[in-house]
Amino acid sequence: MITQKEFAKRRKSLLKKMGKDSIAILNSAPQMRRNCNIDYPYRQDSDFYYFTGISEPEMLAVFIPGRKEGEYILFLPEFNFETSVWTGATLDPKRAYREFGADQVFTNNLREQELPALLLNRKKVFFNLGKNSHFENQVLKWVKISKTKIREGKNAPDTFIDLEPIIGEMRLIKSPAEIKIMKKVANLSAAAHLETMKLCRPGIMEYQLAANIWHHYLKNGASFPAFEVIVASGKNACILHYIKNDQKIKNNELVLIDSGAEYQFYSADITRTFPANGRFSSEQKAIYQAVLDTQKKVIAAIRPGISWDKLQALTEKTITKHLIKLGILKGSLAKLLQEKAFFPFFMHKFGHFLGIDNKDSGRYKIDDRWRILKPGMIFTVEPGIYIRANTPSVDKKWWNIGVRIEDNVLVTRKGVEVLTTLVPKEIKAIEALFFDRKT
Ligand SMILES: [Mn+2]
Repeated sequence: MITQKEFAKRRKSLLKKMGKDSIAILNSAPQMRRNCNIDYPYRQDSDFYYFTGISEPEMLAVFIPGRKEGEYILFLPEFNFETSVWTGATLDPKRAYREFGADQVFTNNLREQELPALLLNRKKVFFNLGKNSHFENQVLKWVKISKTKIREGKNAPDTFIDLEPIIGEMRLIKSPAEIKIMKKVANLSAAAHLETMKLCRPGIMEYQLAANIWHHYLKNGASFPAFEVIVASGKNACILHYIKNDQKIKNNELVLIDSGAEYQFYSADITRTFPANGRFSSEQKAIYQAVLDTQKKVIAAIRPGISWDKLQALTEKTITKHLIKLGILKGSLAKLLQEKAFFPFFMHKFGHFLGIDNKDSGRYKIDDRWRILKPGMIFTVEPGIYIRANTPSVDKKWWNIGVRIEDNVLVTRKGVEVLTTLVPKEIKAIEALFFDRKT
């Protein structure tokens, strides 16, 4: 659990970074209609959650450093008898003060009156640029209203600043409490993968394996999968974000499952690829071993002080070496790397930051320099090799093999800790799962 004390600490840190004469406005995620009068399951905006701990919709959080009446202001829905009957009472002012530490609370019907007033005499407005154009228009409208007071000797804001780089830096380094939750969701997700691998057999439908992943997540207290579960058998594994999951899994095919749970707002992201019948063919084994070797080499290179692009380069180099060794690429390593000859087989990055978002916030490059790894960063390491049918000058025996292996890692003071070791990735260990099942 992230404690209220930690949320308060985050707000304090943000207020300090903003500086004087400033105001920040964050809005909750909009509720999305699915069909008829049914909404999609609600998921709070990640930044809003990060600073408030509030998971409910129709909220606005305002931060004003040094304001006498309070630095943390919340706008929330008015009490509505009908809502309280149908879906339960929404957050009330009492709880907003007591449980969530607000200094001042307004109901949403006062937004048009209070927001322009709060903007008065602030110079800089911080908000998430380019995230929600409806909200951006609202902010501009409030600024416009505040400008009507200029002739009364008041001042209105004249500078807009994107919150994303500031929040990104904060969210990038995980606190001990965050690391604890991320270890929990990593284990929970790994266990779901393990149970689902054991369940696989030729003839089963992709969605049946996906259902088992869901079952395991929800049964263990996760809110939902952090993203649509990917269960891709055979040639579908060459589609990076395959989510149809409607095919029958055939004998002699590989199955790629890419999934992670979301637990207390934090997510995992694991990929495993395994043979449907428990035995890798020699071609499948060769590709798998190449990806596994690459993944292990990259993980071994992770430590504080190394820069992000070094890991990408190491991934590309190792994959290229393997593709040469397998006869899939021909030519000198240096030339092939320069031409990015690996690209038809490995077209994504080696990994991404992980946290409240699957692609967590935080910049990969600052000014002109790639990110230097620091303790407390959590990210994925997920090389892959995908060989689509009819890839020019590639022997038919390799066609439709798609392999990705993805783990979640934490940068520690000494090096790296893999958070998703509960689910096997060595060929022998995977095959043993199936062997054990039959005996
Ligand atoms: Mn990923």
